[in-house]
Amino acid sequence: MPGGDWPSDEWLHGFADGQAFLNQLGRHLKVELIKAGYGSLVPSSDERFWGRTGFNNSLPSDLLYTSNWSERHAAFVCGLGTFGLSEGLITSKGMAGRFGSIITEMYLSPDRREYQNVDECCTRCGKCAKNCPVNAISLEEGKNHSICSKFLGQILEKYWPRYGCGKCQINVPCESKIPQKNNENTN
Ligand code: B12
Ligand code: SF4
Ligand code: SF4
Repeated sequence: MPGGDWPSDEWLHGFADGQAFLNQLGRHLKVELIKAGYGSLVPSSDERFWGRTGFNNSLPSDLLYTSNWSERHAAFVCGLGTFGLSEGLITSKGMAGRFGSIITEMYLSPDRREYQNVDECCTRCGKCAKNCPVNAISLEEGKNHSICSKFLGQILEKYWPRYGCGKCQINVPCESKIPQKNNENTN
């Protein structure tokens, strides 16, 4: 496999340490909101949260890759973006980022959601599918979690304790912005 198919140091750290930062930020915001008198919780850090990423699991395949709190759906509902072919959420800052969420009793004025459909920011240019080192994505079938997860398992072995891939989220028209429909194959 060509070296370029493996993750860069930046991506490995962005994934693992970036998530640690998000968790810490969530905890901090929760404490401050509660101190200010607003009941709050961070679903992904709550004791009732669970997620399955397919590793070491003997469950049926449709139950292997899921969680009981979807950051992407939370972000979609909050108006941050819509789903792409690679299944990542495309926001005005693009797809190459991570999400965190917090539920609070503090009243915040709603702003306007700028889209109608679940997938309207994706042009279906297919660049994410071309980038995937293990062909886990196709225009016909979308994304195959099992193939993706297996590759992530190999990366975990090689780069333990860090892992991550994300080639479907970089060097794509939706990497850092909502792509233009009439300019599909350029960054
Ligand atoms: C399990 C998991 C995986 C599994 C795959 C399972 C999966 N469902 O995607 C594996 C290990 C393979 C994986 C890989 C990666 N993941 Co991951 N993963 C998760 C995790 C922990 C749970 C996802 C989940 O199952 N949610 C529950 C299900 C119901 O919701 P969902 O998957 O979010 O939603 C999908 C389905 O509902 C589907 N769908 C089917 N029918 C319909 C119908 C309608 C109407 C709608 C709206 C949707 C829909 O569309 C949604 C989008 O895929 C989340 C964190 C979280 N708690 O949300 C991160 C998360 C999804 N992962 C993320 C990332 C970045 C990655 C990687 C790039 C890893 C990396 N950093 O290198 C890769 C590749 C991502 C890719 N191409 O999708 C980010 C996505 C950021 C983004 N911009 O979207 C998340 C949100 C983590 C985070 N905190 O930011 N991941
Ligand atoms: S690379 Fe193209 S097809 Fe893939 S999610 Fe982004 S806009 Fe959609
Ligand atoms: S994270 Fe890597 S293996 Fe998984 S779909 Fe994206 S490019 Fe393919």
